[in-house]
Amino acid sequence: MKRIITYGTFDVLHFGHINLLKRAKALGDYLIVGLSSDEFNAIKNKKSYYPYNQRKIMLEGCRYVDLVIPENNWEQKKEDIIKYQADIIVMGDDWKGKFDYLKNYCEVIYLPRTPNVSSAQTKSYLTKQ
Ligand code: C2G
Repeated sequence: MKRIITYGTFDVLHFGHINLLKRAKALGDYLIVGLSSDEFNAIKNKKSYYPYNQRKIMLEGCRYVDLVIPENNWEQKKEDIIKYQADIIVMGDDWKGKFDYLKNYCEVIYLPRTPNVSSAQTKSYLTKQ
């Protein structure tokens, strides 16, 4: 049982997110998503449209996701990897290099981001309608 972990805000879920989750799941058998809490989003200078509990429901509705846990800070990844016995951490390549420090605990894989889609782009489009 190969266990994959990934992290993110996943606001206004779109096909770029799904494409990441799909490819992450394809690397193993079980996908854990560390979903940024509303409080952690504030630390990331992100304001999500949907609050944590709604973003969690949407991710749990995704066929590739097996478990959603809260992401409350930058530092928890190492303990999550140990606690959930993750074999691989997967992130989009906008994060390339940022999580290499975790290489002692699991494999670190960065996947190409899906071009031309983002929550911010969707939100700005909708505000112009
Ligand atoms: N992503 C992608 N393609 C896009 C948009 C996002 O592959 N067009 C990926 C990102 O690279 C990330 C994941 O989808 O791996 C979630 O993206 P965000 O919700 O924007 O997450 P982010 O704010 O980058 O938070 O500790 C890590 C952070 O919580 C990551």
